[in-house]
Amino acid sequence: MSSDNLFAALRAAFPADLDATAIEVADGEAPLSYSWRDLERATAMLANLLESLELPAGSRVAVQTEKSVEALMLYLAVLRAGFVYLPLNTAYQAAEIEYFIGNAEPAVVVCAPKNFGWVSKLAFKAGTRHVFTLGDDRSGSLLERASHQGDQHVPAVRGADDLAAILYTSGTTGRSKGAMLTHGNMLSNARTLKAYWGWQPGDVLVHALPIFHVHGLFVAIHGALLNGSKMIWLAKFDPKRVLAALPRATVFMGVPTLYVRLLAEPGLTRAACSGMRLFVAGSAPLLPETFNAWRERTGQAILERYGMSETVMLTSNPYDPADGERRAGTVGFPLPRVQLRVRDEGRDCPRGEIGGIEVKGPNVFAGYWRLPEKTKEEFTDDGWFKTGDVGRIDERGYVCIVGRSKDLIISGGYNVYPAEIEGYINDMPGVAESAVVGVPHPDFGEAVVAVVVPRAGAQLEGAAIAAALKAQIANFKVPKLVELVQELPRNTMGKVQKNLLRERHKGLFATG
Ligand code: MCA
Ligand code: AMP
Repeated sequence: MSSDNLFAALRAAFPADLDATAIEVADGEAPLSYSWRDLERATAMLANLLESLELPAGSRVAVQTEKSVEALMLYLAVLRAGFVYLPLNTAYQAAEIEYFIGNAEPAVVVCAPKNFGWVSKLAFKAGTRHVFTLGDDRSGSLLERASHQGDQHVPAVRGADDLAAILYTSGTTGRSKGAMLTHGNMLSNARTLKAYWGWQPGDVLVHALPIFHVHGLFVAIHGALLNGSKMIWLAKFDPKRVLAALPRATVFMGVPTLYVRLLAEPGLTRAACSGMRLFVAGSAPLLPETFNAWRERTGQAILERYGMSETVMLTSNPYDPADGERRAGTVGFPLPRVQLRVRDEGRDCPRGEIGGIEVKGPNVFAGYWRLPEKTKEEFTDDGWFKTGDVGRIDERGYVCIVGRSKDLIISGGYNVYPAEIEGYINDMPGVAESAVVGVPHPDFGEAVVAVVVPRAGAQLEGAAIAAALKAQIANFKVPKLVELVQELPRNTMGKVQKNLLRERHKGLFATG
């Protein structure tokens, strides 16, 4: 029977020589490498373990572990066995994890050994039957249990419309929603990018991103695997180690913060990058000054692209010069098979005019997990997905993102939803109300800032509010500054004027 299982397609691209190196770990004390055969065998054993649990079809496998090659193998094994992968940011704390597990009801949860106590308690409470551990040093019950399994496994037959992964994101409003991505969404996008970015024999990818979001998990990993390409693997981004790896590599992908930090390294030179074919940036706006500084230092133009958890990749600056130059401040053209339009008040905007970005294509997700009404709201009647991004198409057809209609801050490539942080602050004793905004930051692109109004007579301190938040939520969401004020600026409708707060604080982290 024919199958659209994403793993099977990736597996089919493994090189003939299975003993060649697939992954070289470049940040451990001792060099460590994994062959294609290791990937094949370990994913088979893990898939057999999952199958031995006799899980219902469509079961979710939620994973919060440190980045490791074994964690990647687990992702591939979940695809291979035909279950649904649910990656979770390692920075999430108990309240965040409780929400995701409660909402997704995973049959299996895999966590770091040090978190087993609290994670298993939350998981068992939510009805999860199996909780395994996986450490970044190959420790834990998952690999121990898998070691007793056979190393042969036939990938489960899955159709293009079958679910492969759920990624939690807040969409345009409200609480975090699970974006359901199918095998077909991801495979079609991976194939499009393979062709558009000219993946070729001999390519080697430096992988330095986290593997719980679209950029590191899908764009980078699917790209390398679908090309049978070796990865040089860094569990944590370290600019010096990336630079040391570049002479053995051809492709690098990063959020803008990674490029800013690499630019701060004197070792970033034309010579260091001379073997590199492609630098890709995305997940947040790449400032033209970063694009220009990079070109000056390395002689190479970063290729900026744009995507979302709900859609994987949507647009890309051209790879092939015959298709045009890479233009700073733009995210390029809609990818082949992706349709994109800019709309305002129910009509298509002429070139140059600003409106909401809407998209269609085989890459667009299957909807929000158990939220058919919300899903409907985020699509137009004629089937276009409303991205919540605001932009225009310039005279040459390049898409430019000029803002967001969704209240979202992107800090160092991570999304922060102001309403969530405001909720935590407003629940604190002595707080009357608060407003959270993003302001320019030289390292993170945007930084989270909270403006808080105390209740009459309450004695509050900004630093204490930040410390209390740090104990509750992922550290990257914690405001870099908490300002106390007597009142928030409001318009005549009573709505908080966040633009005024952003304006007031825009120079807060300015350098020079
Ligand atoms: C770390 N910190 C941050 C961030 N990261 N603060 C704000 N924003 C951040 N992104 C703070 C921590 O809270 C901590 O502060 C201090 O920095 C050190 O933490 P550490 O973990 O050591 O930081 P780091 O290793 O320097 O991390 C910075 C980073 C990381 C490497 C830029 O944030 C990162 O890997 N970002 C990539 C995110 C990503 O992959 N996004 C793709 C999403 P304290 O000590 O005070 O607690 S996919 C997507 O958006 C779409 C679909 C797309 O188009 O790709
Ligand atoms: P996520 O919810 O993590 O999927 O984040 C998706 C959002 O990231 C998009 O809706 C955009 O707002 C933003 N984004 C991704 N790539 C870019 C880019 N190259 N430039 C500007 N914004 C981007």
